[in-house]
Amino acid sequence: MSPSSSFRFDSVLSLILKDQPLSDALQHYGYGTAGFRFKASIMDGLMVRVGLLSILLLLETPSSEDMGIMITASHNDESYNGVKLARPDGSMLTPSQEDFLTAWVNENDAEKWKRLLEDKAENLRTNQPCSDSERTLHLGRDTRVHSPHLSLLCCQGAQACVDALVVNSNVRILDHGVLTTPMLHHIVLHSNPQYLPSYITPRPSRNGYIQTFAEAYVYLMTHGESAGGGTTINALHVDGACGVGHQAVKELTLAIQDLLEENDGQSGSCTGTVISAHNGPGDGPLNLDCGSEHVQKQLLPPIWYDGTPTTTLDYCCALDGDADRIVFFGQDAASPSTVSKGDEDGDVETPTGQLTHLLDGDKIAILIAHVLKEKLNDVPDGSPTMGIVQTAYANGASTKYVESTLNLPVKVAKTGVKHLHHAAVENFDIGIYFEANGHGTVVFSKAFEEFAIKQQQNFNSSFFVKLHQLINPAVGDALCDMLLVDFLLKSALGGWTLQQWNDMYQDLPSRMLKVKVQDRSIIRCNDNETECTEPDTVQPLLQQAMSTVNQGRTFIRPSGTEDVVRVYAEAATREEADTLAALAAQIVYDTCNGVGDRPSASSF
Ligand code: G16
Repeated sequence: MSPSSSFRFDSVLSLILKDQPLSDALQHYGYGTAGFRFKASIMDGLMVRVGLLSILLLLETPSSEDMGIMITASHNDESYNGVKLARPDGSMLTPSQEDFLTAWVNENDAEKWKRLLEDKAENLRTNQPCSDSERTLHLGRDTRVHSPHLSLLCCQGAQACVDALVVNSNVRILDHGVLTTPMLHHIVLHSNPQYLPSYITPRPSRNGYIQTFAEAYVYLMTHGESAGGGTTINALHVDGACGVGHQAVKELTLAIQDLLEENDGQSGSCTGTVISAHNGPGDGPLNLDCGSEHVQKQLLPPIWYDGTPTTTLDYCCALDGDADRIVFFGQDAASPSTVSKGDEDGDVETPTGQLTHLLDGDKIAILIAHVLKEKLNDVPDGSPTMGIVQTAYANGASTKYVESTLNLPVKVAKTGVKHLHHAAVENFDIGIYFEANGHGTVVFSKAFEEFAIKQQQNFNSSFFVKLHQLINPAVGDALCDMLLVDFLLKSALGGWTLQQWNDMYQDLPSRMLKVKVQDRSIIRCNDNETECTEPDTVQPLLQQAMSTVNQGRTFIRPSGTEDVVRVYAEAATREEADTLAALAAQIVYDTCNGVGDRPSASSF
């Protein structure tokens, strides 16, 4: 090791151990369901290390491939932030990469760090894996107040690592500024076009994202069976959760309008759906009483911070804070029912109305499968295989409908889209995966790509190619899912309402609760999280509780994004589901050292 190299390593070590040390407010920074996620105030040191280690991961990829870092805490409140990493194919880190990252962000031994950097430098000198090829680390961030600062720290760590390893101009750090999480994944995937099918043009930029999906949507809307056929076009009201998705919806809407105007006169009278974006950054507090997490978990419409609608809204959707989840809903007129919101001046009564329908991730997956099944029935040759991936949170009625009515296979994966994504890729040519919370997409195999091309070439049908172009294959994407659902309802199904969609099957009443405990890491679950294995007193008590209600099913698991234990319960009636949820919450509180008030049935 030359003295100059040692000197460079010293400057990296000084940055991570002295200038930006890890906060001692936390003993261990764990990698959760979707990356690192903590109170933003304790993340400075973590971000520098994540930036640095991302460069090491980037240099370990086998050939010239890009990676991405997204700074967001998604559905959490504004006081949180987080960091998610995107791999070359647009998906998330492998388990061994997560382990590597977790071990090293928590490491404070200067000697160990020095050895890691020396080994890496030596390896680069010997193997020169990137001598003639450029690799880029793409950064994106959401609209949280602390995101620019944390992004800067991440860039500093990454740059310090590049400088120390002398990998000079072959590694680029590209800060794209404000993006939705799926935009960052799109940019990473499109920067590695070897992972794209031949019929998707690589467009690795924010504008490329907007154009890709706007064009596919407009094509499908103007070439479908019902295109221009007098379909009733209801306005779609989008709740942007006061986050980063709001502006993206506006850009997408403008791009769609421009394309429709260009198409005018060529493709009939389709004018597209009027998409109206509400709840942008600053309109109200991020994710508070708005957004998909609120609508799905509280079973309430959002507060429309830019003016409370006093009329019935029959076609709405809500995004989460980084626009990777979506649920659809209808709401009746604001009624006397109110949500109490405290502010500095005291309580404010905000009219909210009631949900008329909630179409969650289960329902979105089934809508997609329903249309695709019909389309595949019509094709002359053998079809690609299709199946659905769900988690334990999927409503029992949805699983039954997929298996018994759609006759499609269901796989149950652990919570976290990273788990669902892999199960979908590994098991099906058309893998439809959705969590009930609205996080999901469709992934397609090579066999599907060949099938789609053949349909286009031999049978003059572009449906499957265009459908693939409308879907973000990298990650669950609220904006693509929004356009996809709109196309399916308005065009592919000839003008379905939310009521018709909802009537496909009746969900079992369900309830989700959160319980605070002293240390949620004492709780362990089986592989698909349907049973609690530790503490061993929990599961027998849950079984006992389930036996007291009709069609009862409950499970508990520690959240990987919040400091809570999540409780899910469903049963034949609303009352029984609520009773079972309360019983399960009490079991968690009693057996796992609950903190605060003991949950009771009157909590909701
Ligand atoms: C993340 C994950 C989702 C998961 C959610 C909640 O979503 O990407 O797959 O369902 O967290 O996870 P947990 O129940 O462990 O808290 P997001 O949108 O918050 O990034």
